[in-house]
Amino acid sequence: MSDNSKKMRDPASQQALAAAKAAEMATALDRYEAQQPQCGFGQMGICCRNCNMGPCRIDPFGEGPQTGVCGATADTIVARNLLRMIAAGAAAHSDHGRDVAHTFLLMAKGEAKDYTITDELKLRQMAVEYGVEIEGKTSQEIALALGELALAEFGQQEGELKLAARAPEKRQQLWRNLGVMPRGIDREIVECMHRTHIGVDADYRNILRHGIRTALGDGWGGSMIATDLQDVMLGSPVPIRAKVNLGVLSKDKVNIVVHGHEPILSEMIVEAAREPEMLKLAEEKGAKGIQLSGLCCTANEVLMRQGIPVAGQFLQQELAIATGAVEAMIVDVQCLMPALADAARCFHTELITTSPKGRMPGVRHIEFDEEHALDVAREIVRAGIERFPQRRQESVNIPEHTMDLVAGFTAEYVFKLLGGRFRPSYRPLNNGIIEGRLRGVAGVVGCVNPNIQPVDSGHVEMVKELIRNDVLVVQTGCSAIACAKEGLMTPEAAFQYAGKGLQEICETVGIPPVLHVGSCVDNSRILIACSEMIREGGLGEDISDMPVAGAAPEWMSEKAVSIGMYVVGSGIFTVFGTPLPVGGSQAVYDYLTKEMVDEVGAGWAFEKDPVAAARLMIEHMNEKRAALKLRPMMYEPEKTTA
Ligand code: SF4
Ligand code: MSK
Repeated sequence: MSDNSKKMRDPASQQALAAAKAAEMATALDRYEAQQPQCGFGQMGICCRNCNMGPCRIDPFGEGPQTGVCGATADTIVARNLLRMIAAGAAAHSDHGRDVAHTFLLMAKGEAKDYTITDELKLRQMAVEYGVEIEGKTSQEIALALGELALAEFGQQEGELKLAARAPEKRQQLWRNLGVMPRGIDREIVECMHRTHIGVDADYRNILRHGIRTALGDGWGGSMIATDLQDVMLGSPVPIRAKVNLGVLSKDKVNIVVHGHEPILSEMIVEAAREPEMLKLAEEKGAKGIQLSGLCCTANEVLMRQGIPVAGQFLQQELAIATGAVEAMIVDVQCLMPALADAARCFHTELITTSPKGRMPGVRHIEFDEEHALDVAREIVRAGIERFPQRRQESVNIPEHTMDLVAGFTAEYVFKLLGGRFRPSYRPLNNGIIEGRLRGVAGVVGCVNPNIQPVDSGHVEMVKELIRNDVLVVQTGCSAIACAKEGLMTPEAAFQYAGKGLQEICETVGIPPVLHVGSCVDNSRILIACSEMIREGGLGEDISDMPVAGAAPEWMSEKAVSIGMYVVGSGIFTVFGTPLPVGGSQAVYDYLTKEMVDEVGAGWAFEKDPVAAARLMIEHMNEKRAALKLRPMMYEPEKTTA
């Protein structure tokens, strides 16, 4: 166990790691170790297999070849590889958005009868933004028009993405001048693949600028559409209390774990699992009920809207199975380890894939179908219940640990909350910053990664340092889960960890110092909040003027690269824990960390030490505060840990 405390930060995961070992079940941490040392060429981004004259690699020591067979230099190869990562990340988010838009349209046509319009106000607001005439129209008619327009943004060839108009005017103009305003969501992703094909774009700056454009199409397009249409259809989150960590699994109920990203199916599973008929079936099988919980971003989605407890983040997916208490794990797309199939075989767990895009050999597949969503969900829940009698009680090892959290903060809700019920506006937040009670706002997001151990520490240490320095932190994805497990998402955390200024605000409004704003696609909520802060006034004319910063201390996925690029491209200084794989090109590194500051008003930084990274963010906020001539901070923390 003590060894495990060096691997994973929270005690529940440490216990589950021991259980996995006892069951001779390998985990990602074991496989990570087996992969050492990892390929240096890959880490530096200097291998290329984009054509069959290769694979080629550049000698980083300058003694061997300095170009590929085609003549591509390290700069070209590194930039092209990064662009392909952005393309993949943007594609994942945007395909999620497309599926949501598709379901939304089916709902509007009356063909997806299990879905309804839940947030009428947001429907109308969005419709107006898209130029839909709403006077005298039914909600269904409005939804039909909106759904068609939203879906069309994916295949749009010319013009600008509609929701990019939410950005401050100055930012939009900057994007136009730089030639990075996204024209259509898919178009930019396709162009990434074209440009990086053998013999097309060899200019690293030109390649990277297209990376900005593609990523903006994700943040202000695919992801934003996903978030907003989900809110309209499934309901906009409001603050909700729940529990987190492996201890949410039940000893005597049927445990069904939903894992992946798209809430379209998991919302239906929540509904099905609450049906009396299902609860009766569970009892007949000897269980005391059904315990639903979530992993990764699916967890964040059903947490925010339904208060479903969170079993864990990305690196806890196998550990959930290792508790021996999971009857069924339901997966859809993204961040699902293929290793789950083997893990499930070590126990009685039934792993069920549901998306035609994400199947696993030898694993049961129950395909999701929007037109019969609830029926499919019932079949899945039933499959989980049927497994309960096979649970081997002697193999059950559920860690005791859980933690309380409050989640469900959105751009519309949270900052208005700061203004109170009678004066909903961003003014109090802006004033808090202007008066020096709050230093600024930081978005700490992204994955967990075995290359940062103990896992979760990158997030937790960074966030503690930020709130100690009166920085309000907003979080999504696995980062949010990591900090929730540490207790940072309870209102009481303000008194334990936050600086005095942030504490005062948290106390007045009754919020935690660290706000859970959702899943990875919900990073779009952070972009909207930043734009609203500019509109409110007093913090400059563009997002890049504000004392805000972003971070992904333990990033892992290509989606994180796309997110990082659209956040920086939107004018927000961003620190990643481990560097992007660009070490093989000084020119690319300089473009990302220096030239982008001139071009888009913000740059990237890489810093593995989470407290040092937090200090970089705090320094950046201090500089922005000075440039805006804001008042000095009311309180400074007693001493710094950096
Ligand atoms: Fe080598 Fe150029 Fe082909 Fe890449 S595109 S594999 S660098 S020849
Ligand atoms: S799930 S993308 S591990 S945050 Fe969004 Fe977590 Fe990263 Fe997947």
